[in-house]
Amino acid sequence: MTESTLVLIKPDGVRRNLIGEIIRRCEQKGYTVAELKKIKPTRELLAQHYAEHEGKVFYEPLMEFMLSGDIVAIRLEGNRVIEGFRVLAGPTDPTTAAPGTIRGDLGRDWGTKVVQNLVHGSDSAESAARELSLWF
Ligand code: DAT
Ligand code: MG
Repeated sequence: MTESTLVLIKPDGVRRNLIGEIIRRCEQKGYTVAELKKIKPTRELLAQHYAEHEGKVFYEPLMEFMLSGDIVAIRLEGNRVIEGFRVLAGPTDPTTAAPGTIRGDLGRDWGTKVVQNLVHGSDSAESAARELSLWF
């Protein structure tokens, strides 16, 4: 059964004109862009999206970063795409993310309070369903 995941191209990715490069990697892998929009989310939407991180030291910097510019939201579709996109993105820290991944190839530490790592991808079927209903 085909599944869907939420991919966000964060404000750093949009500012650096990497929308095309990130989507290219998803499409080249064989996944389909089923829905796509560019938006400036409200704090309320982001608070719901990142509810699991409320209270952590990086929460406020994360919110400010995510509010700092436009975001591209994508419903990406394909068999095992939730797991597959997380592999394409690479781990959270772009400094140690392997070359070949989005974060490893395109990201680095810029000395900011919150790590800027270009993309978000849902981490489970439950997260994907919850997050897709928030953003679409
Ligand atoms: P991921 O985006 O890989 O799923 P996450 O859900 O744990 O990571 O965290 C959400 C975002 O918050 C992450 O993309 C970058 C930031 N972040 C996470 N852990 C952090 C930390 N220890 N220090 C600074 N920023 C962090
Ligand atoms: Mg996460």
